[in-house]
Amino acid sequence: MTRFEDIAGDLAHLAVEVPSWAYGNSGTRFKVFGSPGTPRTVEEKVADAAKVHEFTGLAPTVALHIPWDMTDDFGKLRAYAQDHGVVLGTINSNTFQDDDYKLGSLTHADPAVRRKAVQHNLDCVDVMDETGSRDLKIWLADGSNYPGQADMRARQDWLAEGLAEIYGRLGEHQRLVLEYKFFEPAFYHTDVPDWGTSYVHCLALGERATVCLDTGHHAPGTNIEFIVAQLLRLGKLGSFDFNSRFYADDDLIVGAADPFQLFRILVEVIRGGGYGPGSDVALMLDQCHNIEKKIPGQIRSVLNVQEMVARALLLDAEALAQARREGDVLAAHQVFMDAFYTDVRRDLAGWREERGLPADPMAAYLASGYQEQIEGDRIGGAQAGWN
Ligand code: PSV
Ligand code: MN
Repeated sequence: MTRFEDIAGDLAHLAVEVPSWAYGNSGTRFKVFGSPGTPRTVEEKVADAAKVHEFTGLAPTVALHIPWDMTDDFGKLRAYAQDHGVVLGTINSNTFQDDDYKLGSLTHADPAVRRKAVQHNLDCVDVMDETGSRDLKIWLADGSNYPGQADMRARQDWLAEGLAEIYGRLGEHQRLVLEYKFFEPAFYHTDVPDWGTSYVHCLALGERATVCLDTGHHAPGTNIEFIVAQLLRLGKLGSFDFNSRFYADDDLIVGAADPFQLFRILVEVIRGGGYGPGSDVALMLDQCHNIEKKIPGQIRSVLNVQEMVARALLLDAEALAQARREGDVLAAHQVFMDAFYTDVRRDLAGWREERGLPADPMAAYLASGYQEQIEGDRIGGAQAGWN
C-alpha cells in the first residue's frame, strides 16, 4: 500500500498554469454577466492570478492570450509578474475574432488571409521573446458548416504550410503546441478536429511541435486517458488545457463534472512520465467562470487538480501490476478504485501547513480581504472580457 508520506515529496512537483482570461468576464452567446472587481487591464489579471499562487503554491505561471492581453511593453509586464511572484507562461494566439477569419484563418482559401494569420502567430513569437515564454499555443476555429462549402483536403495543405512557417520562426527553447477540438464554432467539419490530425501536423513539423489536449474538446464518452497514454508513448503530448464539461466545451471547473475521469487521466500522465521534474508536459487550466467568483473559482480548480494528483500518486503500482500479471480483473479494478476513493483532503491540509501555506486556501482567500479590496478599487474603466 502506498501511504501519503510516500508521495508527499512528489506532490511538490505540481505546477498548474492559469489562464489570464479566467479572471476577465466571460459568458455564453446569450449573455456575458459582469461581476464586481473584474480586472480592467492585463496587470490586474496578473495580480489576480498571483493571488491563486499565493494561497495555494500551485500556480506559478500565467498564460496570456493575444490580442486580449496586448500591451506595448511585455518586458515591463514580465517584471510586473515577477514582482507579484509569478511568471508569464504560454502565449495563446487568436485568429478567431477578426472579420477576415469568418471562413478560416491558417486554412482560408484566400492567401492574403492565410498570410495575415501566419503573421499574427509570428508576432506572438515576438511576444514570447519578450515574455520569456516557452510555448506558443495555436487553436483554430477553422472549419465549415455545410458539406461542399470548403475544400477540406486543400485546407490541410495550407495548414501544413502555415504551421511550417510559424514553426521555423521559433527559438531553440520554444515550442509550438497545436490544440484540437472536434466541433464549434464550425459544425460540419473542423480543420484540427482530433489528436490524430494534430499529431500528424506536429510530426511533420519536428520535435518542438506537440499536441495540446483540452479535456473539453472530445465527443461525449471519449476515453481521454487512452489518448493521453498514446501521446505520451509517442513523445508528443505537449500540454493540457484542463476544464470539465457536461455537454459541449463547457469550460467548467476541472474535476467538477467528472472527478473520476480527471483521476484516470492523471494516472496515465504519471504512468507515462508526464509528471514531475523529468517531464515537459504543461498542465494548464482553460476555464471561464461565468457565474461564480473568478479567483476562488481558480483556487478551487488548482486544488481539484492537486487532490486528484495525490490520489493518482497513491495508486499502488506494484499491487496493480501483480493483479494484472495474474489476470485478476477484479483485484486490479479494486486497487485502482481504492486509490480513487482515498480522501486526501486532511493530509493535504497538513502538507500545506508544513510548507507555510494555508491549510484551507479557499477559506484563507475569502478571509484575506482581497476580494472586497478589488471590488472597491476597480470602479470605472472597461472590465476585461473575452472579446
Ligand atoms: C477553444 O475552445 C479554446 O479551448 C482554446 O484554447 C482557446 O484559446 C480558448 O478556448 C479560449 O477561448
Ligand atoms: Mn483550450
